[in-house]
Amino acid sequence: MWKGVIETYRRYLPVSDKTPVITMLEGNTPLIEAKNLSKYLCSGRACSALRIFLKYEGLNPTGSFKDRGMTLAISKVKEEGFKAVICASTGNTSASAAAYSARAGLKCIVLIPKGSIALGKLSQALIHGAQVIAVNGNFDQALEVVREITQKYPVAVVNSINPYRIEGQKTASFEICDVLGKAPDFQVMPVGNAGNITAYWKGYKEYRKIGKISRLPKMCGFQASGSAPIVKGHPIKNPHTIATAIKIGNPASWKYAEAARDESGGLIDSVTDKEIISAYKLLASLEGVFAEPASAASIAGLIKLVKRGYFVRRASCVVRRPTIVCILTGHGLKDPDRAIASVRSPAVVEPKLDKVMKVIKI
Ligand code: AN7
Repeated sequence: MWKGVIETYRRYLPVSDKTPVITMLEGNTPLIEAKNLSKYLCSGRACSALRIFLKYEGLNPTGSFKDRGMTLAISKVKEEGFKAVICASTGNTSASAAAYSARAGLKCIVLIPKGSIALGKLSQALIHGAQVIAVNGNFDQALEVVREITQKYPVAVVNSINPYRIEGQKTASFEICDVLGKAPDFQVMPVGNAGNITAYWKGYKEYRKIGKISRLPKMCGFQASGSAPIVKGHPIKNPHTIATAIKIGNPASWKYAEAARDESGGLIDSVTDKEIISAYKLLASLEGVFAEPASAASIAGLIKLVKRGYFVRRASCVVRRPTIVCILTGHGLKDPDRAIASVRSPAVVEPKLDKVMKVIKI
């Protein structure tokens, strides 16, 4: 039986017998082969041999990858004796912090950028009993306030500036390697505050050090073009994108993300909102996998790189059929408004056979 990421990967994590494990059996998310997407993207191109996998992190207990880091962060908060935690969030961190805090009996305070978080995420933070404070500003400003508060008051920060968050999140790379029996050749993922790319890269490097894998993947991160500080090379004061999860102008783990990019020989690039929405719909319609817009930045990035011939050029010549893992960080149901706004509304008809059949047209 699956026991959650702490028990499964205990020997690679900073826990002891004294750590009270707060878990909802997160992790063990499926690595789904995307054969339809691969066929769609590669027909007529030289890349017909790509193997594309989706790491569906939306299937974690609160619907995002944040649970991997939160189980460890909250367990360590309990071990260290704090009574309250705080975070700034574009939504998913707050949902996860609220849920794990509820389970641990901790007070949870979350600062969110007013008007910029998806409905599902807000509902989670509220129902789990967090104190939710909307700030008249963006995520970066909210995180600044959180940093100040934790310097002055006995409240533990559970943003990814808390190193236990990164430690917990690195278990996703372990899972990918355990399933594939090796590291992928490429990993494609969204980048917001840059904690996740930092965590994955740390995980892969640790697995190589202990001989579980022999080669490392190239890390390909994607930011939304209106919120792409790493791509542009400077902080963005007023970031914008429909992918609210990654609407971040000054990522806390900026330097680590650049290190992951450079050490792996990968890249960090951007995709437009239009490309994100089109990838979001393509993924849902071709693979039956519903991921939130920020996660679809992975797929938009994948498409951009396939079109550029990147994978074929960059795969080392010993690799016949490069393996690519795209990280789908959050569930599509987190942001139902965006889904509804992206497709045609349902037809409205009288409840009569002929009226319904007129619309069905078979
Ligand atoms: C679905 O919840 O920053 O680069 O406060 O929710 O590790 O920040 C969320 C980030 C990608 C980016 N996909 O990850 C928050 C928050 C989804 C996300 C990211 C987030 P990082």
